[in-house]
Amino acid sequence: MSASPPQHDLPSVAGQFQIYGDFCEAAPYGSGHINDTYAVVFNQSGRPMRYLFQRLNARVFQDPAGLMDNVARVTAHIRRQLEAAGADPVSRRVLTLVPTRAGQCFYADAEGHHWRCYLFIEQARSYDWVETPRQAFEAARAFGRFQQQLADLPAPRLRDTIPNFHHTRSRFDALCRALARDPCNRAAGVKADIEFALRREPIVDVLAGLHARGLLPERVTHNDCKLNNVLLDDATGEGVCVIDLDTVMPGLALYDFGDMCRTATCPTAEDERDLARVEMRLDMFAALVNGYLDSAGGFLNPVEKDHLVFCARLITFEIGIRFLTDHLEGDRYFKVHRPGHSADRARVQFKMVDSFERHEEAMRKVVEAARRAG
Ligand code: ADP
Ligand code: GN1
Ligand code: MG
Repeated sequence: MSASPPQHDLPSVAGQFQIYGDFCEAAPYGSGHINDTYAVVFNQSGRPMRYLFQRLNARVFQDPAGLMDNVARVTAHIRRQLEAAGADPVSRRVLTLVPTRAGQCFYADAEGHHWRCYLFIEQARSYDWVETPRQAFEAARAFGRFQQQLADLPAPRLRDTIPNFHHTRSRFDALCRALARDPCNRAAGVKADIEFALRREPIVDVLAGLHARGLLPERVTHNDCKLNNVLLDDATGEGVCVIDLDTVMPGLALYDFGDMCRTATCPTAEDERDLARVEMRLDMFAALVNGYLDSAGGFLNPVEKDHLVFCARLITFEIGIRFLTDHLEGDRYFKVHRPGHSADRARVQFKMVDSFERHEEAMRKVVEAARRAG
């Protein structure tokens, strides 16, 4: 949680939304790499009430109105399901958009930036790294449930909010282009990381190839299943709500599971500098497999289940090359808080890839055992 003051005029932005009471304060919130997020407190007849405001990153999301239409459809669909199932309280189990005074789901400010507001989900939090297998299990079960809830989302197809988001070949090509241009003269400083990445080109087409052959189905997926995009209940530890819905769009279920493995099996933060500490944890992987199969096992096909080990390596590699590319390009995409920040992040991803490679056999046995038990 950052203590720096808000950069934006939150009282004015908040005044655009259907929130009653008196504006008290706003503070930057969370550790996301993309949007600007604020916790905003209103006094409502003597009681403080928090709201979560976000300014969408305009460089990353080129069609913010389309993105917000996706988010509105997805949250309304899940809400209807939860209401039908008698879930209590529904507003902790799905994000709730607060409408603007004009009845829209977002507000475009004078500079053209898009803002949205969610009810703040209290007594729950996200984790930048996982401490216990129970947390990994609950998070994976919540993400699997999220995919399952969206399996019957009515047409039309959701918009691709970032085209080719998980097209690993495109990401690899982007790295090669950045390397060829080397616009900031940073390639020499990350030589070993570049070599690591280039040697792994043979894996980049595996999932896309299976999809092209009709073996992996397109589903509605989250596409950013890092562990801090799910809120766990403070009291029960249950995965209560999946958040950060900007990249919910058609995709492969394995991209989601791979991202859970990338973040939950790593014992450190994503930007750890002591690489000796970065090693995948098999007990966390087992918890993820069991949690995910608990909610998603009923709809995943055998080819998807056969690739639960491989996808961890592929997605971690993909995100590693995105960090490395952004470092070479001068930090244009991911927020950075120190020089070389995204290079450090890339190195952690590559160390995790290396660890997944070395533990492949043990991971395979974990999946086999979970499938036999299920
Ligand atoms: P980013 O796209 O920048 O990662 P997120 O949507 O993930 O932004 O939000 C950043 C952080 O804010 C999350 O990790 C989470 O801790 C917190 N957060 C987001 N939405 C809510 C909410 N509705 N209630 C409580 N906390 C939230
Ligand atoms: C970004 O938005 P956030 O911080 O949850 C990124 C993901 C990366 C992740 C790496 C829209 O996620 O794709 O995997 O950082 N989101 C977008 O931590 O690019
Ligand atoms: Mg996030």
